[in-house]
Amino acid sequence: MQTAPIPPECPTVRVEDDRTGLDIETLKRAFLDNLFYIQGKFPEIATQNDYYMALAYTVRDRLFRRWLNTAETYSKQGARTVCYLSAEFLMGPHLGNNLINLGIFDTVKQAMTELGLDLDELFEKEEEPGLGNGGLGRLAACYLDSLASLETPSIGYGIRYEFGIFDQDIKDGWQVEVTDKWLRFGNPWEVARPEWEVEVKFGGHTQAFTDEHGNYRVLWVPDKVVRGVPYDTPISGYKVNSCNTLRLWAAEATDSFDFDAFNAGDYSGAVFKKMESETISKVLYPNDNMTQGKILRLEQQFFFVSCSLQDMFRILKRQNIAIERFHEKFTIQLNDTHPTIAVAELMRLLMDEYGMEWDKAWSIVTSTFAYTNHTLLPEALERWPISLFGSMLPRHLEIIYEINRHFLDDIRIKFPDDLDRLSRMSLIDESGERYVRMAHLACVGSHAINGVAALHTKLLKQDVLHDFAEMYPEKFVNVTNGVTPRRFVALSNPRLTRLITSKIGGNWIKHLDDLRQLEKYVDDTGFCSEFRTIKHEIKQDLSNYIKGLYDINVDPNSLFDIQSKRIHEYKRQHLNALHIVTLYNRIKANPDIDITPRTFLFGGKAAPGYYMAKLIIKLINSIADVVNRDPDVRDRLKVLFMKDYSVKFAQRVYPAADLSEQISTAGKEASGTGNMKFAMNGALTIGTLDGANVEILEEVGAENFFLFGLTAEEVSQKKAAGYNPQDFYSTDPELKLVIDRISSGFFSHGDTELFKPLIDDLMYHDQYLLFADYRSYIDCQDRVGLTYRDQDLWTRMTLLNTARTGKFSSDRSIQDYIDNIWHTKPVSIDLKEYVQGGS
Ligand code: NBG
Repeated sequence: MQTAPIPPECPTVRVEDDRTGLDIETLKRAFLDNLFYIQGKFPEIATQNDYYMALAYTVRDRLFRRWLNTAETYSKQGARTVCYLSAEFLMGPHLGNNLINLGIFDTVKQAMTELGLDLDELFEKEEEPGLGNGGLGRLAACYLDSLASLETPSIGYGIRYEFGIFDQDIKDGWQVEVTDKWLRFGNPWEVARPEWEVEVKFGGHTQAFTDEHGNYRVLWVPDKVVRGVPYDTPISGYKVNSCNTLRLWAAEATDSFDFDAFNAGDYSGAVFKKMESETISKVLYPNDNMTQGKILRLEQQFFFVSCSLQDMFRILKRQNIAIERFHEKFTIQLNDTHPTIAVAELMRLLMDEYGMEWDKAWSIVTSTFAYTNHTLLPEALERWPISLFGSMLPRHLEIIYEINRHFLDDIRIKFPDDLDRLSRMSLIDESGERYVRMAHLACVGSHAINGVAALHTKLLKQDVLHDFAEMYPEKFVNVTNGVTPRRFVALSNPRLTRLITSKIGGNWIKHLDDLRQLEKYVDDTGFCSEFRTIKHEIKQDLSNYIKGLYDINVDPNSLFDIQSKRIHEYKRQHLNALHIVTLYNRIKANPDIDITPRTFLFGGKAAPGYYMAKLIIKLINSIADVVNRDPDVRDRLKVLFMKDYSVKFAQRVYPAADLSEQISTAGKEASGTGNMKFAMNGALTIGTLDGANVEILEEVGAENFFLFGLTAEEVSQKKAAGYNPQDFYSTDPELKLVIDRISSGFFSHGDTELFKPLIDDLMYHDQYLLFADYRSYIDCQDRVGLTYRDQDLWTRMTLLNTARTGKFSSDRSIQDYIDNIWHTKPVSIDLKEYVQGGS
């Protein structure tokens, strides 16, 4: 929709003062103004939620000024733009983060105090948008923060799920899923932009025809059309004026009522059609590292991809940039294979909508896309049955066949007479039922392919994408993941932030490598004791919080041993459980044994359909019930499964950890990002040589890291040699005792059936090699326990962890993407006092 230009002599809109001022008096006035005129409340009857909303709008006004200035500047300059396509953005609460990025955290806290309000209580009111499952979605959110902080023009494109990741309750030790209604009280951070809606087609058939120039063309006649409406959220950068956009698409019916059906008296039929269209953006699929192969999921993927690409064409047009320069204006990052249908959709748009010929279109497509792979797990690699794919996206299937034809010819030229290779690499899996292989499409359609940690990229090249690495060695790069220190240190750990800043100044929040300057304090006993005191205070806070929620006493002097992440067999929360039972058995055998008191904390959700993961949660809770109640334990061990893990909760947990459990089977965790957040906040890692653990160890030094377990290579060798878990069960009496105790029903009120599936799986398959790593893990945990008793040594190690985690800032990751893949330039934004009405 074109807006009417406003004549230059018209008055400009004044947006200063109450909507922009950052001083305390202005903030208070603006807050009350929003309370009256947006919430429609006066203080006496306002709820905490009203106060939260009023503050959110106050902060939003300040963002809007930066947002408009940014949009205007980008638009005038036609700046090259990163489009980050992701099915998930796990943003976490916005308010606190925006206060940090705007540099007004302390002022606003003071303003609220002066109004008799507690900022922390207002934070609690914010419903976080849980539009992601775990690491992949949270990574996308960290990257948006860094893109804005590095003043890089960018748009995050995704889906505005009405229901995000489910809320987790625990009943009788089992996970129970509850619908997440994050939009219930309204979302002050988003703005609907119905004027930029687009239409997305599904199903139907194609028709070939010859156009007036005699060219072969194809017309797609769909049998369903859905509207995509964008909702925009401003993404502030840290202490810069740049404010980028997260644009999430909501699905709506093309017409609220189908009037034909309505006139025929079929009211419910008409409404049903509307409901069906809106289903597309209803709910996030709650699987992490697992595909379910559902039609609706493919609809979601195509829906947001098509909306986003059409939006890019709209932007090109508005900025008067020729279609042929699409790849100069936009660089598109595919966050895993979820948005990979974009390769075919961009081909379709260029050819069918803009009349471009194949070779030209293909060259634009492959110059535009880059693909990030996030997993080596076979069950997470997406493939769609041809029949399903073809009936939903008939034109795209034709295009994919054509891409494949060209691609197979290229393989034949490079590797003549290698039929096996052709069938391994083909975009179509023809070994049984036929499938489209999305990772192959992503590799062929992109100019860059990256893994998310050095080991992961190496294994991709060696294994899952080996043929592609031989075919296109120049496409492969590594970009090790990172996390934003704004949210995960400055916001969530204000005490540590103050201490660090008092010593080395505040630059580290932007240049995390500056933390190295802390190294010179490792022998400074005063500093170390402050460092230790802070950790203790934070642990005390978490203990109080736990007491409030669960009525359990946990001792802040005990070692806080934390594993929080999605529940998955490869992440081996059950190996951690075996350790707890080991310690418990030792105490039962010798009640006076001298062991280091520990608090074991777990957090994380299991996919609702993942039975083993749910059984692991039940096991942990069952062990907790017994251990926490046994008088012999005398409070030396405490076990707690913290329900409903979320970004908000994670921010409480990372700063309080002494020990970070990163114990996946080597070769399975692509990177991990929680590992980085723990280490930055001064937790020591117990971990395998997996994912980014390898690089964390390299940075912090082996002497400051508790390493155990088989390497990825040893894991493959063991499996190849015919791994038998019983060899370990029968030769390690401590392991045997642990397994026998669980099997005997000791933790399940005598029920020997309850944990049988889990135990049998370990005894007869043990795909993730828990038994093989058990001894090494337990011995390593013993070293952890002993080291913790030497508090000076422990503090020194934790300080060195914090000081040496600069590499794991998402700013470094984004800079790597910019230098090696995107080649964008920063655009700095001047803040104008006035924004011109219209543009
Ligand atoms: C996950 C990996 C993690 C990694 C994140 C972000 C998927 C498919 N992969 O190890 O399991 O840290 O991606 O890269 O969710």
